[in-house]
Amino acid sequence: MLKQPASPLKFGRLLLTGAAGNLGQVLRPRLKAYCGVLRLSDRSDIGAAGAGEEIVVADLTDKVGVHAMLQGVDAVAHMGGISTEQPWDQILAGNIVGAVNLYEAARLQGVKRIVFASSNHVTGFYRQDEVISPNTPPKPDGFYGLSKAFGEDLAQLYWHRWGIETVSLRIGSSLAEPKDRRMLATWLSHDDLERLVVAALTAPIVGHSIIYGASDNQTSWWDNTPARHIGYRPQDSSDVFRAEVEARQPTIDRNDPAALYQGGAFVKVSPHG
Ligand code: NAI
Ligand code: 15L
Repeated sequence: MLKQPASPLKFGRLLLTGAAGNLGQVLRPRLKAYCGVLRLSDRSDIGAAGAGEEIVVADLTDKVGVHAMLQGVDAVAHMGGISTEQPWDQILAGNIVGAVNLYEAARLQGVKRIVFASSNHVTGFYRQDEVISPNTPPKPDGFYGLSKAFGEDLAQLYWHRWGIETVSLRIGSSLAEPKDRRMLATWLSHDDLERLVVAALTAPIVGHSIIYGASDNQTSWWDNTPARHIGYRPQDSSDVFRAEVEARQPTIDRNDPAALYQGGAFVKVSPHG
């Protein structure tokens, strides 16, 4: 958790979806500093509400439940949904139907800012020797990446038609530490995740903006120059883990698509079982 909040700006009520998940659990204690009430939602158990918290258990596919979830909310950090490659039916429910329900509810409830957890897998089929930017066209590496590309287009539509602003975060790999060589490029520390989400929530004008979510790693495939207006400045780096990671994984199989493409192993995971 940052010693001092990255921004003093406070929301009345902030909604965090996917609150039971990995990043939801990381963000739960951190986002409290930026709002009067933090509303937490997931379809799984989130535990009891603490001070300044509200719990709304709902499935994103339940339109009525999602509308209730958005009631009285000033802004949303949308982390909920399917987070890995899975059979299409699951992706369709959580990431397509769920995203449409969320944006429709935001429109009807007058919510004006959403931070959408997209993914680097929107562009997973670019090679690891290419540097791309948020303006580079999508090359999804599976149904999961495709669903995140849909989420970004949905955000674009709701900006143009209904004035709802979104920052789509193409998150790399947000874990406590990078696990392998690929993550030396894709790693996003939890402190930088907080900086990124808060910058995306509080930047004055964003329309629909797309930004990659990575720390200040020496190896990088992503040039966030077109998203500088968001004001995200990473302060951590995977380099402190480099020696340890390279010792653990001393060689790379150059014929392995996972080593060739930015999406890593996602490019070869079958959603068909
Ligand atoms: P996670 O899988 O740990 O958490 C997702 C949460 O969403 C879970 O608690 C799950 O119960 C909930 N959920 C799934 N389907 C739902 C539905 N139909 N209705 C209500 N809740 C539902 O994922 P994680 O790691 O916390 O990621 C959060 C978000 O960030 C996801 O959208 C993921 O795609 C995205 N992301 C995460 C990255 C990472 O490094 N952790 C990298 C890139 C993107
Ligand atoms: C993602 O989109 C996943 O949600 C996460 O579990 C990681 O695997 C990450 O991408 C990654 O690319 O490392």
